[in-house]
Amino acid sequence: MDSALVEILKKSRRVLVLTGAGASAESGIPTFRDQLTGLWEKFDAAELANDEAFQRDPALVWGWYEWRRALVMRSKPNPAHLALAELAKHQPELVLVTQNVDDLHERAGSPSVLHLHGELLKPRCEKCARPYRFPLGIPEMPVEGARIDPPRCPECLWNIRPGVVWFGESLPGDAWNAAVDAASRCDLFLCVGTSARVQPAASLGMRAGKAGAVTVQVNPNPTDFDEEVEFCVRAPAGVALPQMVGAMVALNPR
Ligand code: BV8
Ligand code: ZN
Repeated sequence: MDSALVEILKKSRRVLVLTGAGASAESGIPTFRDQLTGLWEKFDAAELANDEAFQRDPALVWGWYEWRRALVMRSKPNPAHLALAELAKHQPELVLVTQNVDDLHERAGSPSVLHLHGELLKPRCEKCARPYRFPLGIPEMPVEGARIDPPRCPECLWNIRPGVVWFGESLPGDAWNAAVDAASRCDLFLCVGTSARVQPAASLGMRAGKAGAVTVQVNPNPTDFDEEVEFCVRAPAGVALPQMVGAMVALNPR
């Protein structure tokens, strides 16, 4: 790892981390832009991740989310999630923001996770917003492309919808405001595994840089951040994060 970067990591005290689908890739969860398979192959994710698609064909969209949920519930946190959970023990001011809708950060032990794009495991009624509780246990793995009718709200009988933020929907105000506040105060902005294409989440890096933070990206591939970030670690998150966190906690005992 770049020695200048190691020095910066060691000195950082107010860290803001933004993760994207790449942070969960080594847990076996396809990234958002990976080819959608089966029935969804002819769709681009953004065409399915919106309310119009759900209104047009609720079973198609709910089936896609149920397939993703079954996959997440069969997956385990990977070394990237575990490294960030370890970092939280040493950096009390760490703010972890994710675009991911899985619960792998939580299962890795991260004490506080700001979900900018909602949570797969927290569906709600599309009409009265009553939270819906999935049946206990790990669901059957649906056939890829299976259309599954969404459950009905026991209260008002409207459809239950995924607990995620769709394109064209606003981000949860508390999570977004906390993320913007952290970007204005952090001394290190670390973005991990995101294509940095979706707004406003992708603007956090530029906000942090403008506020004086050192900006670091971990991604094996080129992204829209490449020109903006000061350090680019071209490696998978599961490899780079344990090394980076190791450097950060070495001199910063609990
Ligand atoms: C909003 C939840 C406004 C759902 C998601 C033009 C036209 C139309 C709209 C817009 C427009 N310009 C801007 C917009 C707004 C739009 C937007 O940004 N569109 C984009 C497509 C241009 N944004 C919105 O609509 C947002 N809302 O703006 O509201 C508003 C204001 C007031 C009132 C009303 C409305 C809401 C956006 C949220 C959408 N929901 N997710 C679901 O999950 O199904 S976004 C979804 O895509 C993900 O959550 C993620 O955030 C995003 C991008 O995905 P990534 O995480 O980056 O994953 P991706 O696959 O792209 O990349 C993975 C990366 O990992 C790659 O770079 C790869 O190299 C790397 N990688 C792979 N393996 C590894 C790795 N990295 C490390 N290690 C590895 N092993
Ligand atoms: Zn309802």
